[in-house]
Amino acid sequence: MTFKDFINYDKFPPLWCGGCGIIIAMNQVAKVFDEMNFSKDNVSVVSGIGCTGRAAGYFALDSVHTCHGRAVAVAEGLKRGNNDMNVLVFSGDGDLLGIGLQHLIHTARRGVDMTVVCVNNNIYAMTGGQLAPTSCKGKVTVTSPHGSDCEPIDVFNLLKGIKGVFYARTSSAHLDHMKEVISKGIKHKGFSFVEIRTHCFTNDGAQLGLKNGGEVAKALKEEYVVKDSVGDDKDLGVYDND
Ligand SMILES: Cc1ncc(C[n+]2csc(CCOP(=O)(O)OP(=O)(O)O)c2C)c(N)n1
Ligand SMILES: [Mg+2]
Repeated sequence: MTFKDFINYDKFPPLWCGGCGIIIAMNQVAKVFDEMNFSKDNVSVVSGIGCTGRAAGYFALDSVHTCHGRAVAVAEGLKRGNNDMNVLVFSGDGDLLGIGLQHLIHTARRGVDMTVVCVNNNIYAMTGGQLAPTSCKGKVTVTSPHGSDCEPIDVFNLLKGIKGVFYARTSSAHLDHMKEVISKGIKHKGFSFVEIRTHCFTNDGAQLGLKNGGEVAKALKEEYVVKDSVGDDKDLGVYDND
């Protein structure tokens, strides 16, 4: 098998814009599945709703495309009913950290052995670029024309307080780092969360001055620094609260 066997090319071309960080992240996940010698029978992907949430249908394995915000809850049920199954959630910031936040916190608290991959573009991309709970203070979007007046949710610090949780932050421009931390997350015994920072050049590009995937990658390389552990919000690295 190769990583391509985990991707459903029958459905290509995919719905994502060319050069979008979501498909880059999906590819890295498929590469990790291959490196870990997973078969189509022992790994399953669960997604919620959104551009990122559409990934479930593009993995060539048994996957679940759930309702908005419910991916982690469905994934926990899947894991509890099939203990030998490797369960990976692949969804967006709005889905996991907005409408679905309660599931995330409680599944993490229960220490369920699964991995959540969150593609964080700081907005609701699929619906046209509205303000998300991850959008930074001052952010101008279609629903915050005068700029957001509140701080974003800080998922790292929320999860950091939960015993046994593995957290990693990476970016869609740091390919080797992304693969490395996804692999570490899956190998972690217990709950793991991998946050992949990116930007949506289609819905947010005008605000950020980014026109395509190449410009997004360049911006992310300038914005983020790979470190051993996560300290600052612009650090890419790992935090293991074992
Ligand atoms: C219950 C419910 N509320 C709202 C929506 C509309 N909706 C669809 S996708 C989405 C936001 C998704 O944002 P995110 O998870 O960040 O995904 P992205 O598109 O940015 O990858 C919203 C609010 C919905 N489908 N269902
Ligand atoms: Mg989003």
